[in-house]
Amino acid sequence: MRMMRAVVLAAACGLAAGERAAEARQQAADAAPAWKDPVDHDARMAWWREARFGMFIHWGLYSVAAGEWNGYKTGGVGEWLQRSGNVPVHEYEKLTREFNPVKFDAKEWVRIAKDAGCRYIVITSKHHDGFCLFKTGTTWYNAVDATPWKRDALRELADACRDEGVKLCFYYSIWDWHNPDFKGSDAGKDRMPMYIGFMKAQLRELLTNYGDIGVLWFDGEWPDEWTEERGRELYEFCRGLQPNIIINNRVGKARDDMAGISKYKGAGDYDTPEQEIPVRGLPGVDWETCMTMNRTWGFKKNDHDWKSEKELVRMLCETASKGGNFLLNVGPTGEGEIPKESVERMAAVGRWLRVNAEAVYGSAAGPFERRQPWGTVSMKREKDADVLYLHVVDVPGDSVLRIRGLRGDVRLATVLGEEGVLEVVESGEGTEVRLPGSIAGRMVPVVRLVMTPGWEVRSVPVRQNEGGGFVLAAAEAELHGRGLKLEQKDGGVWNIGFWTDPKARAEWTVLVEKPGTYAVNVELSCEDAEAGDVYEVVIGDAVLPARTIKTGTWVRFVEAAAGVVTLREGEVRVTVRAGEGLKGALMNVRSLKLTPVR
Ligand code: FHN
Repeated sequence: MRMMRAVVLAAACGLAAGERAAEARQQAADAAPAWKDPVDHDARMAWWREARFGMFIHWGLYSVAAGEWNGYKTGGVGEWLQRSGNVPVHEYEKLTREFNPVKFDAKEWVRIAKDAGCRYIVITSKHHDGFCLFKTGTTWYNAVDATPWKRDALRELADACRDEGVKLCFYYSIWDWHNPDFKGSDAGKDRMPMYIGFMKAQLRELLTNYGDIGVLWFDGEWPDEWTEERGRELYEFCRGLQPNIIINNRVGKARDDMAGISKYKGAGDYDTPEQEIPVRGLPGVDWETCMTMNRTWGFKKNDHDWKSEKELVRMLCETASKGGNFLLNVGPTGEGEIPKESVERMAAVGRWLRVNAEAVYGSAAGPFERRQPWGTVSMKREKDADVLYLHVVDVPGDSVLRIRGLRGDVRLATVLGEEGVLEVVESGEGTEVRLPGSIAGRMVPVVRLVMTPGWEVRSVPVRQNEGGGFVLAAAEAELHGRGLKLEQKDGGVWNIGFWTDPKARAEWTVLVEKPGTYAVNVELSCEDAEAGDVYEVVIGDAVLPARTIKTGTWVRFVEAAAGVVTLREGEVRVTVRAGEGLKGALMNVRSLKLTPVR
């Protein structure tokens, strides 16, 4: 018994110590320096919130290798070639002899960005490999001293950005595979204080020699040697050099692994979800999704998996509809050219923005809890009216835009870029707008609704269809949880995917007007290797446990029975969630069907 008590006491002490450590961490995170106050924050973020769209550039020695080493294609992203290709540092350094980007033209890069509608550019001043695109007195390992090219890329970009009125921002990796003082480079002993001095000297050069810098985009903060405390100190150091600069959340340790979303309020001015658009946005914080156009940040000659122009426009709209910024990446070649596939896609986004700019720049998150079946909504609050921007990704077959839940007076309805006023009617479920034939063939047309103050959004339950059943579509689900999102696997049909968060759930509300017994079926897909996990369909207070079944691939959907439920009259909440012990990805869901049992 004494032992048991000792164990319990020890555990309690352990718990107390853990709580004390967490408390100390939070106190450190809360002890914000004087000038990190909300007023200062809003003032600095103003241009960034207006900008909404930037171009990310990953360029360096890895661009010369282009995803191949000694004739072998390396896996993963191009800028990690030194690691993914197991290339010894002294071998990788030899790429400096080949770095001679004779086709580099800073003015052309900035023109491409500006033509695309990007208001800022974030370029890798130094990635994890430690190679610097700028002249630095801290190391020979830079484009001016170590290569036949002998030019300072950031100097030329700074001049071009200034001339074109595009904000220049620097990506800077804390992790450095070339500097032996960073323990992460297998130096074997902790010389981090030396490395931090080196890093500060480089940051001083970056924040002194190239004019006003919009954002310091830190990265590579995850090695254990870096801490939140060191991040806060570095944040203050950089703000001391340029008080108006914006710094992302990867300067400290708040980022929740690759998601880029902060686990707690730490150093940094905005969150940085990567390769994903948070399913419900990040209410109350500034955030920016960074996204590749294919699958790699740094150039890989064999990566041809390009996202379509429409998908990129759709992502820009979805990000704006949730109140975030979109940082779209290009990976220039070793010769200094942005790949033509990237240039074409950037130009297409630019053409779209030239017509629909007001739906994105300076916009705020739209008023709807979930995506509308046809697309997303951003908005602006003007002095005597609110303006809703309806991004029509999928034009309804009958050309009637049903805005579920919207109630209120529509003072004016138009299509951006077109003359004419649209017909608007109130419907049982909200507001309907008849789309003009002229939008046929347009990529993501935007409907502009000027709303008289007093409008509102009501939740709209799914009603029974003619057969007395319910079809709960993925596109109308309220999604909760990390990573969970809608995707269009095959053509136009949306499904819920990326269901890896054990706490994630999809929800609908139904209005039962005909009580009775209903069979519950889930239209799901599950790759064979991942099948077998338990999920639950919760309808009111009934819980139906079921197991996912093998359907072969993620794109092959089948209707699987989940059970039978008796429904009384009235509104009922329907939830799909993972059961205990989720291993990998649960399943993809296209719809949930409730069919009356005769
Ligand atoms: O490891 C890097 C990666 O190479 C790339 O730079 C991305 C871009 O956000 N950031 C890190 C992974 O989160």
